[in-house]
Amino acid sequence: MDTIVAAATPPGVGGVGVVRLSGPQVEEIARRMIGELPEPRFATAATFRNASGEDVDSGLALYFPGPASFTGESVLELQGHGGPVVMSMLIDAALELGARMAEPGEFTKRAFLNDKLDLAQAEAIADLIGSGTAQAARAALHSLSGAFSSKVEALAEQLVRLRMYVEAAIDFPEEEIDFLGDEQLLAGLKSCSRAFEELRRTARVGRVLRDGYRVVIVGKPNAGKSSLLNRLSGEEAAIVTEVAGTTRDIVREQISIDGLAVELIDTAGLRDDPDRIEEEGIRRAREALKSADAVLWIQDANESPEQRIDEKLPEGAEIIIVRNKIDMTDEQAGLAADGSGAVRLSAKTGDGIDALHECLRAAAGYRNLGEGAFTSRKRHIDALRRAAKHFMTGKAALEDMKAGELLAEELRLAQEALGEITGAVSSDDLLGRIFSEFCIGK
Ligand SMILES: Nc1nc2c(ncn2[C@@H]2O[C@H](COP(=O)(O)OP(=O)(O)OP(=O)(O)O)[C@@H](O)[C@H]2O)c(=O)[nH]1
Ligand SMILES: [Mg+2]
Repeated sequence: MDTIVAAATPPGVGGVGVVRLSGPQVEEIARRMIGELPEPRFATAATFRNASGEDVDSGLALYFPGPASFTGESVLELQGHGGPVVMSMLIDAALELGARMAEPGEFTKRAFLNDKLDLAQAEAIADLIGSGTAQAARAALHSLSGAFSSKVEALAEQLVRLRMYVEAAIDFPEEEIDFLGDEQLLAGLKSCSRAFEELRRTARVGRVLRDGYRVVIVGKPNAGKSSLLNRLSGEEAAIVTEVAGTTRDIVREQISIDGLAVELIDTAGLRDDPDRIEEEGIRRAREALKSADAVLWIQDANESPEQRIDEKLPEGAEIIIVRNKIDMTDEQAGLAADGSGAVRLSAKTGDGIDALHECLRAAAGYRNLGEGAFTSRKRHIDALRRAAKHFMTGKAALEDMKAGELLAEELRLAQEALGEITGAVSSDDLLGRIFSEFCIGK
């Protein structure tokens, strides 16, 4: 293992600039740059010198002997003056003395490789640094403390116990196995099912906290899509006219509903006989739909309700039906009482917008967030989905064919998929992808 160095503070000018080193040569480099090894975990005032013994800067040195450090290796932090030239001279000095420039995320990667944190926690560091709202930051901190990882591990543990139980039963074939009459097994399956459901639900909310909630507004021309975008964002962002087919380009607006970051996307009206420009607009609308978390399906309240949406929607996307223009129909604003789940509102007057806010919060799972929220990523959601699928396949194999061997194998695969989240199972390729997203010095 070589010794790495990088600026830990962002580029630019600041009162203090921190250069961080990690690796086996830290002690030797510290002695050369500072003249002595600083007392562990104490702030030591020092002059920092380069390889030729010239003064470069002065400041505080902090020394953390491994393994009790962030990376698990010996770490030295030099807090110098925060100017770009001084910082690069400090880094050059470390390079001359045998360190090499760190790659993006390499400090955190070493922490992961030395078991200081698992993969989900390492990702939470990047999420915390990059969080766009206070809620997201709190949730990321919670993930960093291991809240998400421990839930994943608890579920993996349940799967292992179940698998051991099934395998033990298979290993004694002289006894007739009655899997379906086995209360303990059935109870175990049920409790895993519930745990999967709960974890997937909270992970979905965690992803929304991290990435925001993407809401695509679709409907027939003139239904009032652009008017609704403008109403929700409080800006005249999209052009509104009485001409059907006004919007052709995608119009995006970022809004916040009680701290829930929502990206609103207004699209061209969907219709069968568009002109050439509209046709391209509709193609873009369909493209936008592919990544929607929720779809606002706008209908003109003057017209009879449309029964189904003829578009292909992503798996799990929520559809919220909006009956717009109730100022012209005298209908009651808010959630329709007819069980259709439609929200009645007027983009023109603003009546019923509160109810729509509430529907969006509910659809995003953003109600009663409480203290338990943590951030998660698409990678985690995908792994959870695969794990749940293996589990369900195994459960079905048992219930339909009494195939205990198949259940055991699917449980093993489910456990493996869960292991990808925390990094219990990981490939170099996966690690490369995750840590390359970090900035240098993290
Ligand atoms: N009375 C009333 N008129 C509305 C309301 N919402 C929109 N309109 C009107 O309906 C017409 C179409 O509105 P837009 O917002 O442009 O509709 P759109 O769905 O974006 O239309 P395209 O971009 O052409 O697909 C405009 O004349 C709006 O003023 C509403 O709540 N009440
Ligand atoms: Mg429009």
